[in-house]
Amino acid sequence: MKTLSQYLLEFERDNPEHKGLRLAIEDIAKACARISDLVGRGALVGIHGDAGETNVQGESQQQLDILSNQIMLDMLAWSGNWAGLASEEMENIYHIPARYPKGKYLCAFDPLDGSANIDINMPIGTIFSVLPYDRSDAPHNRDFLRPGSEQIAAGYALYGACTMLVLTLGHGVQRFTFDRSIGEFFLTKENIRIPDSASFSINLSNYRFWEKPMQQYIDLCLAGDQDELAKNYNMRWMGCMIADSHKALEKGGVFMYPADNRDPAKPAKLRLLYEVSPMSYLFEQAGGRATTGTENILDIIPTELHQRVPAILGSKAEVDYIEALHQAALKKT
Ligand code: P6P
Repeated sequence: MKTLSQYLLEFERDNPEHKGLRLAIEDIAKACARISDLVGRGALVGIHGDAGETNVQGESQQQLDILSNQIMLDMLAWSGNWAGLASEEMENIYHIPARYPKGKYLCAFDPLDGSANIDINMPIGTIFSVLPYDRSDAPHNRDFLRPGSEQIAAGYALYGACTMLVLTLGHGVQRFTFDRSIGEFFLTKENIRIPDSASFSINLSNYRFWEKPMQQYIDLCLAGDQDELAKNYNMRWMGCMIADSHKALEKGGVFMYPADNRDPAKPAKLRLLYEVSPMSYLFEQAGGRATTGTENILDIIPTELHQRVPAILGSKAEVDYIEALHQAALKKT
C-alpha cells in the first residue's frame, strides 16, 4: 500500500505548480498523529474533562480542545510552510513567530471537533482547510475571508476505532489509515465517490426550531412515502460532524445541521471557514453537493473568521431534492 508521503510526492511531481503542498500536508498529518495518540490514551493520561475555560465561541473548552489546538500550532508554526493559522479555539489568527520562516499557505482548522464525545469514547476529529497566500507581508484576519472555492486542499482526521485521514488536493478524495506500529498513514481508499443512499444524519431533537422546508423533508423521510420519496430512510447522529459526514461520504446519504431559530444571534451552529467549507470541498470533490439550502457553500465569502452557516452536505440527488424544497418555499414568500 502507498504511504501518504508517497502519494504526496507523486502528486507534487504531477502538479509542480503545487510544489510545497506536500510538506504542508505532512505537517498536518504529523499533528493529527500526535492528537490520535492522546485520544487513544484518554483518561490514562488525564486529558478528559473540562479545562475550566471558554473559547471564543462561548463554549466550555475540554482539555483535549486546548491540547489539540496547541499541537496544531506547534507542528505547523516552525516548518516554514505556513504564512498564518486560524483556529476555532482562537479569536484572531495566529501569526507565525518571527524566528521561523514563513510559507505560502494559510490553514484554518478545528483542532478537535465533537468535544462532547471525548469523555464517552465516541468519534471525534480534526478538520482543516488550506488556502494559498502569495504575499510576503504577514496575513490579517481578512486574508482568510475567501470563498471555499479558493481552497487548494482540505481534509480531516477521524479518531475512531482506527485513525483515518481523508484528504483532497483538488484531484479527488483519498482516504488514508494510520498504522500506529510504524507511525505512517497508508492509502486505503482511492478516489472516493459518494454513493446515492437513503440515509441522513441530523439532530431530530431540534425539529421544532427548523425552517419549514427542512421539517417537510424530514416528514417525508419518516413517513416512508413511497410515492414522493421511494426510499426507506435510515438515520444516524454521532454528535461529531466529521464522523457523520464521513459516513455519508463513504456510504452515501446527507449530513445536515440546518438553520434553526433557537437563538436569533446564532441562526446556525457550524462554522463556515474551518468546518463546513473544508467538508463541502471534500463532498464536491467526491461527486456530492454542499448547500445552505439556498446557496452553494463554496460560493460564500465569509464576513468573519467564526461565521456560522446552515449545512446540508451529501449525495447530489438528495441534496438537490432538499434544495428544491427550500427554493419552492422561497417562491411562496
Ligand atoms: P448537537 C460538535 O460540537 C459539533 O460542532 C459538530 O461536530 C456536530 O455535528 C454538532 O456540533 C453536534 O451538535 O447540537 O447535536 O450537539
